[in-house]
Amino acid sequence: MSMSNANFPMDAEGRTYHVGIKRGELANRIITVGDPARAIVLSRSLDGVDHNTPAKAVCSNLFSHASHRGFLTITGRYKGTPVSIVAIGMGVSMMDFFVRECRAVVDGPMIMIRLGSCGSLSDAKVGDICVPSSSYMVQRNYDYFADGTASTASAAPYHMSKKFDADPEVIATLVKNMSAQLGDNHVWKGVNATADSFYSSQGRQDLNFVDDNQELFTELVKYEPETLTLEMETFVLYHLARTSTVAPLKEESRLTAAATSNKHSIRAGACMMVFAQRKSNDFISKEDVARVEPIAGKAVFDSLVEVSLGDESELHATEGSVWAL
Ligand code: R1P
Repeated sequence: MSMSNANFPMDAEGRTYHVGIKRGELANRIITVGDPARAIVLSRSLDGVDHNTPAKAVCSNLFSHASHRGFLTITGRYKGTPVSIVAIGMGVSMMDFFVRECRAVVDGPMIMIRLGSCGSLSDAKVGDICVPSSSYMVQRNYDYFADGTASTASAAPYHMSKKFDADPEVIATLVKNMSAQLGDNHVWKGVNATADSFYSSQGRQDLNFVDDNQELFTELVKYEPETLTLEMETFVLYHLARTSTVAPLKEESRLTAAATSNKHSIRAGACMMVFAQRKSNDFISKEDVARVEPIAGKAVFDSLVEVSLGDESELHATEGSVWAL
């Protein structure tokens, strides 16, 4: 694969370096998940799918592309509206690749909603859905673990960032549609904490390493009493949506204005299925995952198509795209 442009590498076909997508393969409305198997489950809700397709395969009437770095993109229509599903794997770097490379190949405003799994620090039980209106980042303070640092009074083993908000209309729409699918008592609102590790920065105890995280849950709740969930991507989605500039940036002359503009081109939201109840130590069953995933997916698709992106003629052209009928 030969790439040009070291600043933002693309191949000769115009495919991005990691997600591997090019113009016309990705819709303005995207649901992003971690697990590729979840992407395939969700794709069964798209228009015109053949329900006899083998369980692990993408239906042949949908566009799909698996990148060499593990991203899976599926594009089709939901109730007539073009949508994409992108599985990204795990962690903040993968979310950064996803948001930036998807933004680069789509004209017009976008909406990105994450449907993930999470740990619950609240009373939300396994199988419930959490919809965070904001997120902060929990990072291991690597310096703290350098020889001699831990004993200094000012050093803390974990750092909590400021919060970044989701798009309020996206969140309200997700809560409404999730409640319609699962019932009010299974849908929770609050604040998410995105961690840079599944283990140490989420308070898991691992005697093979010095983590100094025994007090982390207490610290998180002290820092933000509304903390509901812990996972590994949402903060970066909210952060990049809030720092996105106007779109599309076709002309060089618009770059300066765009960089200082408050008009963001990405509307973001997230919802997470509780897989781990961290207070009771319960973990979700395979049967509950199979029950919740498709209905939560429908609520996300309904939200994706319900939230307005403004003038539809500003969205990426249908002509020449994989969703052209
Ligand atoms: C860890 O098991 C993974 O699951 C959660 C975390 O954020 C992390 O990516 O989300 P996904 O189920 O979307 O991957």
